Amino acid sequence: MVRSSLDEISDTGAFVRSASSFRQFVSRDPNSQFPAESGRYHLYISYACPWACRCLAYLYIKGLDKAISVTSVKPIWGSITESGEFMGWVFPDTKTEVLGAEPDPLNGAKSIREIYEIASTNYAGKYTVPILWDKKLKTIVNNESSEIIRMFNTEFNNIAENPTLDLYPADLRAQIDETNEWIYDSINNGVYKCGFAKKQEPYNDAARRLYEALDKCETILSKQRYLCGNTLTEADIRLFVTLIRFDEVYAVHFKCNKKLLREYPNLFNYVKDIFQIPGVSNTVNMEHIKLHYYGSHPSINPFAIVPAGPNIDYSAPHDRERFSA
Ligand SMILES: N[C@@H](CCC(=O)N[C@@H](CS)C(=O)NCC(=O)O)C(=O)O
Repeated sequence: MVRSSLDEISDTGAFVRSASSFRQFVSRDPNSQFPAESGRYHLYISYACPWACRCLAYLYIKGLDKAISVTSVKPIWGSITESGEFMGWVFPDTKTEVLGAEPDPLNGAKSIREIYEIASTNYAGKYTVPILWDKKLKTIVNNESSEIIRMFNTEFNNIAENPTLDLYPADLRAQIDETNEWIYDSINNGVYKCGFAKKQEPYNDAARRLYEALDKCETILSKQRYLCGNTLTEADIRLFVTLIRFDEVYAVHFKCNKKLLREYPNLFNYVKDIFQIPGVSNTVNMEHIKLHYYGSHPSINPFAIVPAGPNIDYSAPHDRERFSA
C-alpha cells in the first residue's frame, strides 16, 4: 500500500507519482450533489505544498476567501500511525504551536490521514493535501488540485468577489492545456523526479528535461508577460507555485542546481510579478516551505538542517510591465 510520495519509486529508481482518488465536482447547479454555496466547503492545505498552494492562490485571486474556509497543517510531517512507522501531515494541538497552522476545526482530526478515513473506510492511497471538504455531507469532494482550481475558477462565480476573472478562457484553453502538460511533466513534477530519484540515470533524465523546459519558459517570457500571452492564466499560477520554491528549496534539497531561478532574468522577474498580484503573497509562507522539505524527507536530508539562505525578496520591483498592452 502506497503511503507517501517517498515510496513511489519504480524498479529503475525513478519517482512515479500516483493519481488522486476523490474526483467529484462542486457545481454552480443548485440541484447537484455538491452545489456551490458560501460556507459549505473547506480547503485543507499545507503552506509548504505547491499543489495545495495553487488552490489557495485561486481562492484569494477569485475572492473566495470569505466563502471557503481554510486550515493548514503543520509544516513538518509527524507520525500518522501508532507504531510511528509512517509519517505524514499532522495538525497542531493548539493555534499557537506553529504560526500559520491550526488544529482541525471541523473533525478534530490529528492528521490528514484521519480526514481520509472519515471520508472512506477502505481508502488505500496517499494522505495528500489539498483536500476540498464538504462540511454538509462530511466527505471529501476532491483531492486533485488541478480540478479544484477549475471549480474555483468557474463554479463559485455567484459568490466570488471577483467573478469575471477567468483564468481558463475558452479561446486559450487549447494553449493552456498544451502548456500545462509539458510544464507539469518537466517542471512541477520534474523537480520531484530530480529530488526523489534513487538512481543516477533517472535523475540525469529529469534534470535535463527540467532545464530544457525552464529555458523554453525563459524564451517565451522574453517576448510576452505571461505564458499564454499578455494576460494571466491558469498556466501561470501552476508554474508560479514551483518557481517560488525553486531557489529556496529545490536548488538545494532536490539537486536542481544547474542554474538558479535568479539567473534567468525573465523567469525571475515573472515570479516577482505574480507574487505581487493582490492576494498571492498570502499563499507564500517560506518558513513552512523550508521547514517542510528540509525537515520531512530524512532519506534526503537526515539531520533536517534548514539552509540559511537565500531569502529572496519577491516584493522587489520587476520589469514585466514592459509587456502591458
Ligand atoms: N495530485 C495531487 C498531489 C498532491 C500532493 O502530492 N501533495 C503532497 C504535498 S506537496 C502530499 O500531500 N504528500 C503526502 C505524502 O506523500 O504522503 C494534487 O495535485 O492535488
